Amino acid sequence: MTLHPYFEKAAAILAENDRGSYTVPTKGLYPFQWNWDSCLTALGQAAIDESRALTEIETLFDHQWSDGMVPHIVFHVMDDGYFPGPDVWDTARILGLSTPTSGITQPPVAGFALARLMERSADADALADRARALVVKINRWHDWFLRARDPRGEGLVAILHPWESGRDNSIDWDEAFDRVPTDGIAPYTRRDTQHADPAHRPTKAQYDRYLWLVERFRSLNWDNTKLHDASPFQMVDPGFNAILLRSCADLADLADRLGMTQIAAANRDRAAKGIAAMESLWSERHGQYLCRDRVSGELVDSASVGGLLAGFAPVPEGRAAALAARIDKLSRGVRYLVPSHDPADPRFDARRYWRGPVWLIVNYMIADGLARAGQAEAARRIREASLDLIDAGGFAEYYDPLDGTPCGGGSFTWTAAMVIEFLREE
Ligand code: 9WN
Repeated sequence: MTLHPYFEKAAAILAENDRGSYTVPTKGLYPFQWNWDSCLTALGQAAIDESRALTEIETLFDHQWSDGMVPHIVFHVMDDGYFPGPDVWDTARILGLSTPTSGITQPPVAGFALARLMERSADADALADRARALVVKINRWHDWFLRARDPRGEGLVAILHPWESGRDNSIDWDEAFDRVPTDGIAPYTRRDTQHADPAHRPTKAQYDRYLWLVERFRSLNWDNTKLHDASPFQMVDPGFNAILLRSCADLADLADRLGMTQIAAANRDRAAKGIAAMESLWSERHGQYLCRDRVSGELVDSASVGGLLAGFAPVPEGRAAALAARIDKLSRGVRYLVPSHDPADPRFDARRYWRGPVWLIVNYMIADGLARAGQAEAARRIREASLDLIDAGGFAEYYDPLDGTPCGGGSFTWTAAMVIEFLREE
């Protein structure tokens, strides 16, 4: 059998960025292990080596905090090419960690990824003990979310830093971010703009606020019983919550198969409560979900891809149909689906990070959710656009949705992993 040339290229990128027990997102720009990158990368790795794929997730969870949080970066090997590095977070000193990590989390896609890996595994019995150990840890992470990020039991969790969303400089955060001060932050030198085009990256005003929040949380010794209420930025992101809820639902199914009935029941309950609560984020006017600013209590008037990613969760079928219609409408304004922001919004910026460009991981999750909800045609169009982007721009970090120009880092790990996934579905 001849392999698709994109499969071979994708496998070569995964190998190039493999550091043995974890994979870096890309050389230079991101030299450490990132949380949701690793979990989605494992899906691509599984097509090549299932055991190695599981190791990717295990390595991440080896660095789970004692309170249950799983950090967004693990600084395995020092590298001063990235800012903010371990000295800025200072978690090793404050918490006595043997390997430094960041102090915030990222979209909890591990439950989904592990369940999918196990469901497809050619030898699930051989991996069952390792999967059981991970189910326990993922369940602890889900528990942590409810305690630390949903203190009033609303069924939805808040992110406290834009980096937690994975959609760092989305237009969704602009208004709330105005409340975050910048005074008193330590002087710093960015490294990202030395690896990637500054016009494609977040602005200095945004970085100042990213750092103010880090310094504030650090001053509270990363104590997650205090961070939520102390943060001037508390955002209920439908995309982030959908990832958590899908992970809860899928972890429940996996736990059942592995005979872990209590964990299964707890996660099934969380998913049901969260899906019901997601209705409060629906905007009839935009035909999609929106963020809620938990500090002001208001919905955020920003039609971003976060509200489409909501379809990754098992939302009601009528909502999935409306999201498919919304994506069809968006497709008339761009050449490549799915833009991270509505091109009809004057704030749309085709090349600046999460304010317009397309990301293959987001496409994958939206398409997966829509396909499950019976929206096969919308899912097919998103898959096709994703592979067309590889034709247009290679295996980039992200792409201009108007002309397919590759942006950010190159030879990008999760882009490669998603190509393997899309080819599998073809
Ligand atoms: C901060 C690694 C990460 C992704 C995020 C993406 C970007 C980091 C940065 O890169 O964020 O976490 O420095 O810009 O926004 O989604 O996980 O690929």
